[in-house]
Amino acid sequence: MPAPTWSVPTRRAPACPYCHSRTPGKAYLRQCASSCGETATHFPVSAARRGKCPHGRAPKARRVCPACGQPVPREYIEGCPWVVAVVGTAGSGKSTWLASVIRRVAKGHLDDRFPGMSLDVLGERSRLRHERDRVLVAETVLYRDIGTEPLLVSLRVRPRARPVVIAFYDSTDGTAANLAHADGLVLAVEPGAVPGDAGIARLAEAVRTARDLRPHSRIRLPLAVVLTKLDTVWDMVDPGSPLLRPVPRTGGYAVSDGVDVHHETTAWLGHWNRTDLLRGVRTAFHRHRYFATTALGDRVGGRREPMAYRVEDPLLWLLAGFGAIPVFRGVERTTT
Ligand SMILES: Nc1nc2c(ncn2[C@@H]2O[C@H](COP(=O)(O)OP(=O)(O)OP(=O)(O)O)[C@@H](O)[C@H]2O)c(=O)[nH]1
Ligand SMILES: [Mg+2]
Ligand SMILES: [Zn+2]
Ligand SMILES: [Zn+2]
Repeated sequence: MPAPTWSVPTRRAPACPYCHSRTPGKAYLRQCASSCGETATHFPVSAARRGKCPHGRAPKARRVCPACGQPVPREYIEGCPWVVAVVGTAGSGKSTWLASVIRRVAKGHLDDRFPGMSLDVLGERSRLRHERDRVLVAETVLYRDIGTEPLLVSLRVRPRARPVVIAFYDSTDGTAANLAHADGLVLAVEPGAVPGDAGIARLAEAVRTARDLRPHSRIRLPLAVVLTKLDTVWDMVDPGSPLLRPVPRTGGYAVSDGVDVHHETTAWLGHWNRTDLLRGVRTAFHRHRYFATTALGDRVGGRREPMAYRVEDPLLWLLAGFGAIPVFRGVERTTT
């Protein structure tokens, strides 16, 4: 596989998705199955004998964080999870973007580029959250009350490939804990309400504070700036624009297409006098790229099915940086 776009950080013990304490996998607790009745207990993973509980029965599959007592899926603890924090002002389209990406991957919409790619939502809590979010793209219903529940997923790029475990956090300002643990940052901005200098300076300061960085230092955490709701400005897009082009069919991240979209999106932001955002991002974030997407798009032939366009691009860029998918440079083969 070609070298990733940026160096992979040393993986440490996974941070609990709920309280962010780092605990080695072996120190997580296991729980007796309900068949152990009143004697049911918690015991460290390392204390399990041949995978059995102290009563000699098969325990529950999930693990429990010893710091906060929350159940955490086994795949999450064993999978060296990557953390992606999705931030942006209220209503900028964070939850809809996330639900749309998850839906596309889970439904096999990227199969022509990544044959056999599959995605599982991990654990009961993430599944509940996903069920709620799914409605955002399926029915365009606005839920204001999603809370800060992380969405834990396990993504297999190829059948039998080692799964890439990702925790997505989506919140208006990105809580300090999420920013501290993030391996990638997605900033959602919508056409009518792109944040300016102050917005990006606030985000950069929050990241620096959360990660103990010096004031004004350049941040190495990769930032994907995602212009959402592209469908609301379709009419303004020039027919020759890369934003109207079919997406490349490469089984990886296509650099030349990504760079074209990056330049086109920054040009749009420039037209809208958001040069302060561009400058702020360039000054604060060492690795950044701009994307333009729509999660809802035009309805397909009058059907209720929403048409997503380029929603997966920011995720593919991050996955390429994590070394999970190949990077293709040069001219890409595209669909006609
Ligand atoms: N036209 C259009 N509308 C969108 C798109 N994505 C989201 N929206 C709408 O924008 C509104 C806000 O979307 P959300 O995904 O809830 O935004 P959010 O950033 O999660 O908002 P908060 O959770 O309140 O911070 C909803 O009414 C969505 O239906 C899109 O691609 N196109
Ligand atoms: Mg939301
Ligand atoms: Zn915890
Ligand atoms: Zn037991």
